[in-house]
Amino acid sequence: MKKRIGIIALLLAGVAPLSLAAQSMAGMEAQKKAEQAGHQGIGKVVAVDRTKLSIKLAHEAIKSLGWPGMTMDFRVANASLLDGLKAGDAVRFELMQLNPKEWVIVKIERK
Ligand SMILES: [Cu+2]
Repeated sequence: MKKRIGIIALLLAGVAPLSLAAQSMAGMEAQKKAEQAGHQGIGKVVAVDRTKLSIKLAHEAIKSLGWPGMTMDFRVANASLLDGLKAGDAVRFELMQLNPKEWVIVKIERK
């Protein structure tokens, strides 16, 4: 019995570093994918909601996504992205997809 546990422990010890390595490789792949999936847009600020970390933009067509121009709300990756932005500002921004239904602004600056 004791011997068996020893063997299992040995097996686990051998497997764990491998799965950790696989995990970080997956993480790197995901990061790479996210970087590649950044989409650039331009538009105008309609409204800023700091409490919701959200910004309403009237954006022009985003060809890389096949989106037409429209007015919509976006979440921003962090509050500081909204610093100095107000309704009426012309902006350029970069989007990333969080999940199939949600996009987040990771960069935004006045034009
Ligand atoms: Cu849109």
